[in-house]
Amino acid sequence: MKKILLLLLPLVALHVSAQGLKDVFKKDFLVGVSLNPRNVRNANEKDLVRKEFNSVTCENAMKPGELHPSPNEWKWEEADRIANFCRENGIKMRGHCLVWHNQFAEWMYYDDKGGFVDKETFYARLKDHIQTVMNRYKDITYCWDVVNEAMSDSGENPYRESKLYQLCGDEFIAKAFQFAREADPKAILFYNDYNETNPRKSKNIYEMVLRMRSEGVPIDGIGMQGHYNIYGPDAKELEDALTLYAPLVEHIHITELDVRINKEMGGQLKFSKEGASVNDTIQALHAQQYERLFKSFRKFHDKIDCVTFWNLHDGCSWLGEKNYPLLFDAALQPKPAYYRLIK
Ligand code: 9MR
Repeated sequence: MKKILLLLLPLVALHVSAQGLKDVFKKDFLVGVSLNPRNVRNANEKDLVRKEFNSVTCENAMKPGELHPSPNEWKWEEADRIANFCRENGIKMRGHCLVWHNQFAEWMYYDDKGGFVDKETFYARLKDHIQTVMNRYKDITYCWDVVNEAMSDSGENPYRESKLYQLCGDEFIAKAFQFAREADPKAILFYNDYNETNPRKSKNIYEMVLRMRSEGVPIDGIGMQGHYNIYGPDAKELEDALTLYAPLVEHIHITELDVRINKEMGGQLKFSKEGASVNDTIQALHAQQYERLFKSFRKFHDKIDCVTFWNLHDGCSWLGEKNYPLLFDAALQPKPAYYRLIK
């Protein structure tokens, strides 16, 4: 008997190490990752994606400015490359994103003389954009971030005073969701934002989604980006936000998770790439924060159906390698936080 057990042991070990994050959290939610086109040109990185993840987001390749830089110009190559990798491997995609003030197809705002177009012209362009993109990837995208970051971080106006807002007020949000629903009635449609655990912003997001839904706007879910750090949010801050959003929508996704080691937080583009030096204490805090976050996500597994990491490894993180944000280092080796989650 002992002999048989000894013989079986390596097989058991092999089985355990063959488990990826997607297997460990199988009963709770999908585990996703955002990819750039270089990731799917690299054999080792592709293996890592296949082992660990069962949902993929394009980091940039499906954004309006990348896909549709001028009225009659469509650049599909990079998004197609990532979508084809997913098709070949049976991995579902989160579409990201259809309307954002950043990396937007700026030409949609303007007429020939450089002034704003009227709203009707803008909506006709937006509708064409949204429906063309969604139709192309309908077979592989199970959901879309339809509107990204429309709420402000401070000030009296709950809305971000972007060009979208200047041109349309908050109506562009409703229109975008309607165009998206028409294009693909089966896709789950998300409003996605960062700093969503900040009480002012979470209240504003809550009130906007509540009102829009009561007016029939098809917002199915809230995307909480989750660009966090090792100090926060704490469990209470995160669970307060989850408790607020859970009764409001059918789905919550954590859409852009990373945990940096300095005190900055959020998805704004002004951040320092410095990080801090990684010593044992920082490493332990990093692993502890990931564990704490996943404990809270698990408590809400009925509502959260996907948790996506923003980038595959520290070497390709938008935050820079020194910020130590992800579960894998630049050499694709799992970090202590990975082992903490797997356990
Ligand atoms: O990771 C993306 C980075 O490569 C881009 O330069 C940046 C600016 O457009 O956008 C990053 O992704 C953002 C995401 O699309 C929306 N939420 C905030 C993310 C980080 O800025």
